[in-house]
Amino acid sequence: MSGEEQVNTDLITLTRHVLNDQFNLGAAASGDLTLLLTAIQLTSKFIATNVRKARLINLVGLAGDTNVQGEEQKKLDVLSNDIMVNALRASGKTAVLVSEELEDAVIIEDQYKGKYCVVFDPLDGSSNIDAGVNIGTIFGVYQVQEGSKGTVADVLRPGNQMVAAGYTMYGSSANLVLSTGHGVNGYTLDAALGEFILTHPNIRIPPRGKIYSFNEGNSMYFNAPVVRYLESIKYPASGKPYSARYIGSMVADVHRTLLYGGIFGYPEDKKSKKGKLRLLYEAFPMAFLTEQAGGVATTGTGRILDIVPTSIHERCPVFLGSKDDVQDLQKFYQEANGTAS
Ligand code: AHM
Ligand code: MG
Repeated sequence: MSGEEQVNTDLITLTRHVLNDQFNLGAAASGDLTLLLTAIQLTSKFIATNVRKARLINLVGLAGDTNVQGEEQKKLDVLSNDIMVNALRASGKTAVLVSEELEDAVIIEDQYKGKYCVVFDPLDGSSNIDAGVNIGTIFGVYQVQEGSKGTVADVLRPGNQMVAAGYTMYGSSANLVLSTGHGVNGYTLDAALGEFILTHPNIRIPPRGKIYSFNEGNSMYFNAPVVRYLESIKYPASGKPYSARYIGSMVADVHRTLLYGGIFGYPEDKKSKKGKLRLLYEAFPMAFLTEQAGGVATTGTGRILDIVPTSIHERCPVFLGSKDDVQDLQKFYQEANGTAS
């Protein structure tokens, strides 16, 4: 068939992949998580469509309001939030929803109530929207605790209790990266089929990378361990210095880190004592994916997934990526805290 395109007639779609997992679990699987993930897929397709045509249908710019973090909301932030809340509620599989854009958790009270809680940032990296740079949706899923009717307490739990986490990156194509606790898989939206196709099976982060990804514009506020670590990779005693890559869109920076390795960091500093990123719907899902891909995710002094949240919008320092790179960073914290072995 030289010169002709080979048509793959046996596509592995995201739905097929998740259904397979369900079959493997046999009677134990109710299919609820599959249906929930189908709803999440739909929201990603819907948001991807709007991101793509935003410039044409006057969706860029500000919505004229501020969100719970006191940040100006973009029109696409608000729209993406509404898309997610509506679709997740309508799935009939959710009990509690937490969104970066909503001050309070949404408790599903009526006949739509299900057994899952979804925490999400509907459109992360929104400062990049108007420039057409990659942005994304981040999500994490908990199951309500036994005996609970579904309250905020069901999401104030460590990330290691999540049953699934992922993100969708909206760029030249939409890429959905998902883990249900058995490794990480990446899917690309085939716009013609309207389906996410498995394109990145079993993503593994290389044990060491060559890239660091920090907002060095904050250097004057950085604490000593971070300053020293960055010096060590920019002025190594031997070998080549690391390359810098920082998009300022967590989904895009983490996506590159998962595929190429290296380290992504948003530290605590003298100005932001707990860093910038939100624990529940930014740090936890990305830490879950990182660990599932064989990497490490830490605050510098402890495993991110072991943190017990005390409020739904709290922040935490984040360092994640290749195992060896993140462990190098941790050594600088251990030295500073006098806990070096
Ligand atoms: P957002 O949720 O308001 O979009 O902010 C989160 C974003 C992340 O995507 C990114 O890693 C970080 O903020 C970039 O922050 P900064 O501009 O301070 O480097
Ligand atoms: Mg965000």
